[in-house]
Amino acid sequence: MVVADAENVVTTTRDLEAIYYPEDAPEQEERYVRVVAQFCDQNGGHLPDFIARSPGRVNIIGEHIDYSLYPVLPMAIKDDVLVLVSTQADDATGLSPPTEDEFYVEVSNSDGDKYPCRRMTFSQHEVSSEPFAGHHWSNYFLAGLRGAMQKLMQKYGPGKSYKSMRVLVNGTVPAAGGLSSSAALVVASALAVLRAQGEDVIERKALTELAIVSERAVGVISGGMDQSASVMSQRGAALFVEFYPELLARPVYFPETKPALKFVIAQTFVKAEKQVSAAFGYNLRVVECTLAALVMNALVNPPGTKLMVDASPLQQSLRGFHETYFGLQKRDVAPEGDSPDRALIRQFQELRQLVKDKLHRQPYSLEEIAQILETDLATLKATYLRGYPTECKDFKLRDRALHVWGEAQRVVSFMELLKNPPADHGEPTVGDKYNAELGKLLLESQDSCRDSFECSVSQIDQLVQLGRIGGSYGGRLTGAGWGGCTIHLVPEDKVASVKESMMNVYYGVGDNFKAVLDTAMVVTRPGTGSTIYEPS
Ligand code: NG1
Ligand code: MG
Repeated sequence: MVVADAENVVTTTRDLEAIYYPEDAPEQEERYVRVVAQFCDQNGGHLPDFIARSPGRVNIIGEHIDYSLYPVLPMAIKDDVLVLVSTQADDATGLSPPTEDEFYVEVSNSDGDKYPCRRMTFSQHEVSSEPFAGHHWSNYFLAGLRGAMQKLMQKYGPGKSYKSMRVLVNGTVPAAGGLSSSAALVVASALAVLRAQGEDVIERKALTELAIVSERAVGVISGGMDQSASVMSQRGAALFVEFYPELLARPVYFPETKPALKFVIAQTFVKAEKQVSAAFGYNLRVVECTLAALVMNALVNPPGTKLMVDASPLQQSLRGFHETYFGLQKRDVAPEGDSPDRALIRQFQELRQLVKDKLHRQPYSLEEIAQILETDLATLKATYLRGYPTECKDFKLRDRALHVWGEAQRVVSFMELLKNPPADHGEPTVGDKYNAELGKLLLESQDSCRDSFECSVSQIDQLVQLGRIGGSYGGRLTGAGWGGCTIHLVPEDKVASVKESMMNVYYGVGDNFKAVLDTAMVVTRPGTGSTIYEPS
């Protein structure tokens, strides 16, 4: 039993009420009983040694800015991934015991029809970092396993021997639904492997960092928002996550307003499978943001600050340009009488103006970018476009930078509002006005995602619109976009009418969504981050 401080290390518990809200615990208990029984069935009666769990997340505000190193505000949801593990290798389990050179892993999914079982053999001495060839659901497990094993092998050197594992995965986060089932699975897998191989004290920050790097092997150059939210969230609180100068997360509480504010998540049911269809979209955006930073730097900062081949992640980011630009000018971050938030907002406004002055509207070609960066096409491609679809010709640097700095500014404004709740909580008109300001920032975020970042789809706008008609303060896409999920800020007394409005027009027409209606619209609350559960 780990008894260290719950904020910094992953806690171990035998109490489901320590993980889920008390109202949800009975339903979860049934689920845990069911999957443990399935595990026993598949493993000659052996109970799992433990269950590693990690949740999906919803992002409240701060979209597509984590990989530009700007802070974001997600929160964990109740839906999660469970990874049940036994290290008993014997005739009953059917798992081969490890040898001096190898150990074995068998990973199955409780939805075996959809997600087939996979057996794998690993060297005791090294694990591959090769990107995965082809697509298999278990690549996400494998990504977490590799990250965990690499960490262990680094820590213990050649002396340690690793156990074989039998693993059962059970997830309730809808796949490709914008709620980060991927990060939940990678994190829960990494956590499961670390624990199974004997790590008793697992630091949350280290687990997050490991999961961020691991998930990239699946083919998406992810930022770090999802893994941070999955690992570090605390029940009842959203999570403010900073990536620079280092990964730092802290809980953020919403003020109690009257009317009370609820988060409604509504699915578009448009699948956003990034690693299959939209990898192009997501990874291309990461590249565009990087190139925008480099081009801005070349055009604006004095000679000698051109950043090429060996530029650090910060230097290659819009955040890096931001720091360099104001640093070079040696301007005060907070002029007298100005709060740091206000000063930052002014900087973002200035940066956006600078983009409008310096970057043209039409897309940039690689040739033009190479010319601005004073390099050749081959070097540019080799340095920044490895693994990207080479057919991509247009890079919309101006629009992408405008989105990133606008969105980063909205996060500051949102946090500023949270820090300054309305004085009179009891007064509905005050609460309404305040909540509406939060909602307005969500709506602006959605406009920018659609128009400048081009990561939305019409179904998202439709749901946002229907939410507004039903009485929401505002809504937006959440996660990468191109389908997936929407989030809406709704006064408690309007939740029913928001759902009704969406139902009448979006979900209720025809039979399209009949089978999935119970997951279409969900009122959610901030959930608990990664946990280890020990069945008693
Ligand atoms: P999704 O596709 O919702 O998991 C992705 C990235 C995030 C962040 C958002 C956009 C991964 C694992 N996650 O989220 O880091 O960049 O898009 O804000 O790629
Ligand atoms: Mg994902």
